Amino acid sequence: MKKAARITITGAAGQISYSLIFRIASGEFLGKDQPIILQLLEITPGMNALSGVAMELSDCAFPLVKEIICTDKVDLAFQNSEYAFLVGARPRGPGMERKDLLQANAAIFSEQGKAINNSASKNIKVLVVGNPANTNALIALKNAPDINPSQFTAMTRLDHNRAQSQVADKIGSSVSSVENIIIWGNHSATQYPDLHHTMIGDKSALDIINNDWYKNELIPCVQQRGAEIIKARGASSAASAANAAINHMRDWALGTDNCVSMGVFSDGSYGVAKDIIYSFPCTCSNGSWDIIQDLTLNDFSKEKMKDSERELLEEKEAIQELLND
Ligand code: NAX
Repeated sequence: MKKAARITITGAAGQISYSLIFRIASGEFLGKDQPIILQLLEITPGMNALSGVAMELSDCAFPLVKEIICTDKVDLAFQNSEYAFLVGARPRGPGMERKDLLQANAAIFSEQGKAINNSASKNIKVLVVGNPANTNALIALKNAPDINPSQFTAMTRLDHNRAQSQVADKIGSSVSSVENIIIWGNHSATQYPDLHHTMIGDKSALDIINNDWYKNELIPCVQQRGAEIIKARGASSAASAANAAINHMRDWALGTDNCVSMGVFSDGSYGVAKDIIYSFPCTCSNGSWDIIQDLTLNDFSKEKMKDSERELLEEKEAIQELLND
């Protein structure tokens, strides 16, 4: 029997976690032969709801779950943690400006970054889901100086999956035939879904798909999909977000040759500013990600990528004092 892996999930009583925790517990993240210990973090007012989640987890009798820790203590939640899904975040309240939202979250993610630095495994892999995800990930990594910045990532896999599915629908093909989708930039309305490298079988997607549909329908559809779901469902994406979080972490931990979009610490690839968390096309092996290099970018792509970079630099500016630089 393998040693149990310690997995932290924050915002554990929220709606994304209500799907995420149960799928992880059933083995969909690390596999059906990997026992796990779940370290679930909530804020104090969420602890009662979290105890209900824990009762349901127990009632599933998942054989892989060796222990469930429910806590509102940040250090305990990250104790020896090897994988962390940072889902909990402060939602925008009435009258809250974008800067207020950034700062409220910056306070949460700087505290969690410090706790990761102090308590977690030095090999931890961190995925930030809670919005604004890219900048929250940057704050967490800046507050964890003993952990390599490459171990902090932000989620753009939901946007990636959305684009892949829309393209497959459009051409009446299966999602698995659509390869090399790229989401560049921020997980926000400035993100840039790029089809210029996308292949459908052995054909370039843009030889099959009309350019007008790509620019005028697909790009805004992916950028606005979250808002469309809220309008229809009366609540934001949850099951699909949990699914994307598992896709992201599973590929990172176990490897993939496919091109996957991940918000990672920019090293300046493709002329993107260093020192921000920016979504790039990546492959993963041996527990590490690599940015796919040497893709040709046209002027349209360069301009869209810059727009998203600019937004991330503005977000960084708004929380500069919490970056510990
Ligand atoms: P919910 O409001 O249902 O759940 C959030 C939970 O986090 C709540 O139970 C709350 O008590 C808890 N929480 C708040 N502050 C916390 C803290 N400091 N420590 C621990 N727990 C804390 O939100 P949910 O729908 O689950 O969404 C969670 C986050 O994911 C939001 O920020 C949301 O915007 C973001 N999303 C990000 C996506 C992405 O692709 N990156 C897509 C889905 C989603 O919109």
